Amino acid sequence: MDNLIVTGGAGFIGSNFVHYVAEHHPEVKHITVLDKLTYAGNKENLADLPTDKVSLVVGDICDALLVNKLVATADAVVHYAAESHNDNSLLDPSPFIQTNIVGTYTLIEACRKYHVRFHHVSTDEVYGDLPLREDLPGKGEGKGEKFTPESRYNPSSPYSSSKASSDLLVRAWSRSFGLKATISNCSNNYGPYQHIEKFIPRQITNILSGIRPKLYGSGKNVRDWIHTDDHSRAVWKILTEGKIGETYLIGADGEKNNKEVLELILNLMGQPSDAYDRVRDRPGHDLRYAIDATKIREELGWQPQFTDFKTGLKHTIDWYTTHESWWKPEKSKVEHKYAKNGQ
Ligand code: NAD
Ligand code: TDX
Repeated sequence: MDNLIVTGGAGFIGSNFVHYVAEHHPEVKHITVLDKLTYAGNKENLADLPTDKVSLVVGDICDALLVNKLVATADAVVHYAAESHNDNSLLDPSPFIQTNIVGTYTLIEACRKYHVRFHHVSTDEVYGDLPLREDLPGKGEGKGEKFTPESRYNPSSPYSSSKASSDLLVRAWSRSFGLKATISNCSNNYGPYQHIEKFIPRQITNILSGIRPKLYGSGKNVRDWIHTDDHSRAVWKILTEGKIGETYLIGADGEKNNKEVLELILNLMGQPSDAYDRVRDRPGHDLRYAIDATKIREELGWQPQFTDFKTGLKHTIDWYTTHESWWKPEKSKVEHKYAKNGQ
């Protein structure tokens, strides 16, 4: 592969993917990152990569002229760029509609025109939420109690509905126009370079800043955590071995409720397990996500390497502890925005 475009490659998961490909796949000669550098994008996330191998184009995926110019000489596009934070989508949905829907449309039109392979990175949130395991007769192990590629689309928030819309566009372009596309829907990622507005880095950097962590509502909401490196390996598998037109779900059997995760962070950082505040719940807060990853495991032979959440979390805490200059300049702005919202 001579030239791979990674949209959103200066954000959290995209930059981890760029590092992964640069390190493990020398057969990719060049990676072009197309990123608008919104509040969530950071050049520093790519700073240690060789400039002859990785180049950053600062631009908008909605800019059809730019997108066409770049796609015309690409072998594949891996599409991470998005507005990604649920809480922001509840305060102002408009950039979510523009970037997630119009941006995806712009990219798939270009890929259609130039017959370029397209991989769409999406989320498990398109399927809505599941009941808590304790409320299910089979304790969550029965059929229909985790998301599968056949689950019904049922998104709850402006963020997840904009991602669902983008998935449907990709499916339609694949069927109607023969776009060479695959889709992946992954569960909650954690790891280095995640913006400090998100749950895990927010709590770690709160503790490092002497601020009490903030738990929404009861803390019973369950997320299915996966290390971002495992996500990168899965996307690479799908890009190179996945069946065109197919959807793959990515998850590492990492279900934990928010209270458990927060108590583990406090414990790993030497704090009492009740040293946090309960704050206003997220409106429409999804209860539980859980991925059945049988298809990618069995058809593509992918499996997660970070199977111990506590160890992965410890590495993540160490990363934020040793990268204060990366997050500190943003901290008061992020907390001020949450405080205004009672969170
Ligand atoms: P992020 O917010 O950290 O990064 C998004 C990146 O996209 C940023 O670098 C930003 O500058 C860029 N961007 C935003 N709008 C753009 C535009 N119009 N043009 C070009 N670039 C633009 O997000 P993330 O958490 O890394 O998520 C990446 C992708 O993975 C998203 O599509 C998200 O829906 C999906 N996803 C995320 C998770 C998760 O747990 N974070 C889980 C499953 C799927
Ligand atoms: O301060 C907080 N306190 C808290 O209890 C924050 C920021 C969050 N929460 C809760 C809300 C969620 O139940 O923690 C959970 C995780 O919250 P987020 O980090 O905002 O993630 P979530 O809303 O689950 O969505 C994430 O996973 C799926 C990503 O942000 C999405 O981009 C991805 O699609």
